[in-house]
This record gives sequence, structure tokens and C-alpha cells, in this order.
Amino acid sequence: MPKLTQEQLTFFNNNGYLIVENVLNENDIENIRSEYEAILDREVPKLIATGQLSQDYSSFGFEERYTKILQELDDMYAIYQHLDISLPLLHSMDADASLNAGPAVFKHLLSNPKILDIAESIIGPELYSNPVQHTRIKPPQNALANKALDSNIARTGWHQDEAVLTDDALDINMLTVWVAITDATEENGCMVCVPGSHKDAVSMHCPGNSFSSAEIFIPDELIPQEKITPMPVKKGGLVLLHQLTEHGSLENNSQQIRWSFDLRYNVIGQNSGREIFPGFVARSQKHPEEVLTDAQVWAEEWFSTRDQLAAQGEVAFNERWKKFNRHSLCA
Ligand SMILES: O=C(O)CCC(=O)C(=O)O
Repeated sequence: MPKLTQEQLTFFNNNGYLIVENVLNENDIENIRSEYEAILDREVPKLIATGQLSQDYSSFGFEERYTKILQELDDMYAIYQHLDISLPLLHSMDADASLNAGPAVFKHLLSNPKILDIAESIIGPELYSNPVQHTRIKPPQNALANKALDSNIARTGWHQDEAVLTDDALDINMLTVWVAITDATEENGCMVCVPGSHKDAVSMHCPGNSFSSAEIFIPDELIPQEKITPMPVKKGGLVLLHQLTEHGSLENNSQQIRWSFDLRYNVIGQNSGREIFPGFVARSQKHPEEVLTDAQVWAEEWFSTRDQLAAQGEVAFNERWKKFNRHSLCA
């Protein structure tokens, strides 16, 4: 993949976002999809055995199967947590907490040379895969009536990515790379942003709810509604975001799922802003020998992190926005 053109870089610098079409190919997407189908095949029988699901829905394709499983589960995280590419950000880590640290997401997403070439165009050749990363698989909103929703499964509230980092990492140089696995349209809940907002300081964010401290948000009243710009992108394309760009996503009002991953890269050696979780050297001109190429090692780091955090008891991270707990705009 050629690096970004000067015109693309200028657009990114002026607007704080950039849409890049046609980055992942069919082979990348098929490998990722197969990994996810296999996770459902592995986890669904356990949910049936524990009485959480009545049937395996295996006659349906991935999209419909996932939606039907979520509809039936009382706790949607009983399946979603196996699909996310991060452990949950909870104040107490379960000893059996899960994530997908599989070889397809390692090879076809986080270490994909086409993605790294683009990230290198913006933050240079010393690329650390930052562990602030998620899988978002969002079923049609009308399929999830009466469910407790969050940004991994439904609309994402307004925020800046810098706001989710711990406050010892605010000067890092981090790029968000959002990868579309299905087309993202205004109807199915593509991302939206406020172009140029990266030139302002970090905004006030309301603290997360009790479930996940990552669910901080900028109150809608503080977003200039007339500037909101949708960022639709086709399957296989990327949206790049500056760490200070105000953004969120629309609701999925279509009848299909909207599936994406958000990855982040920062310059090697900088504090990741989520040091409790493991990242890795994805590309380095200075020290190519430090690049992690073994997906198994990456997976083991996640699981040993989980074991340590579970043994530790209380997990502390990003308490920055608690001070606005009682703010009138956060009600
Ligand atoms: O995919 C989404 O809905 C939101 C993603 C997002 O906000 C992010 O990557 O920071």
C-alpha cells in the first residue's frame, strides 16, 4: 500500500480525520471473519450448557447468528467479551475474563503492513501497537430493544480518544485507525466527527457509568451540531483520527450489523496511556529485531495480564473525569 499522498496528509492535518478506502483485501476480511465464526462455534455450546442460550442458531450466517444470540442473552457480554480485542476495563478483573487475541486479528489487522504503511505516514516508522483497541459489532438497533447498550454494541457517544488515556500520557503521539469490516453508512451507524476540533484542547468529558470506565462522553450540548460530519467508508477501508478529534457514531438503523475494529498506534517508547494492558512493537526502523511477529506471544501477554490483574484485586485506571460526576451536563 503506498503511503498517504501529500494531499491526504494535508486533509488530515487540517481536519483531524481522513477516510482511506480499499486498504484491507478480501483475504484479510475472510481470515478475520473465519476467526470470528470459530469463536461463536466454540462459545455457543458453553452458553447452552449453562442455560444462557436455548439454541445454537448455527443455521444462520455470522451476522444474523450474532444478532440472535445477543437478543436472547440476558448478559450480552457473555458473548461480546470473547469477540473484543481488549480485556474489559473493569475495576475488578475476572480470572476467566476473555478477549479475542487470535492470529487473524494479529496478522490481518494489528500487524497488517498496509495499515502500518498508512500509520507510518502520520506518526513515523517507530510504531507501537497501543492496547486501546476494540471490536465493535453493532446489530440493528431495533433488534436490541430493552437491552443495556454501550458503544461496543450500539451508538458511541461523543468523545476524544485522548480522553480515554491516563493523564500521564497526554503528550503522546497517537493515531486511531478505524477499520471497516462491513460497509459503514449513515444508515447503519458510521462514525461522525467535528472536523477541525483536533486544533482545540481536550474537552470536558462526563465520567463513565459503573459498568465500564471507558464509556466517558462529551455532553451533546458542547458539540457544534452544524459542524457534525459523517465518515462513511466501504468494507476494507479505514478512518484515521487525530487523538483530539471529537467523534462518535450514529445508531444502526439498518437491518444488518455494522462491524469495525478500532486500533491505535503511538511512537515506540511513549507511555501508551493504558499501561495496565499489553501493546507491542509493530514496526521499527531503529530496532527491527524488536518487532513482535508471533501472534501466540501477543495472546499470552494478554492472558498473563488478565491473571495478574485478577490476582491484584482492585484495578485502577483513568480516573480523570470523575470530578464531573455531579456536573449538570453529565446527568
Ligand atoms: O466504532 C464506533 O462506533 C466508535 C469508535 C470510536 O469511537 C473510536 O474508535 O474511538
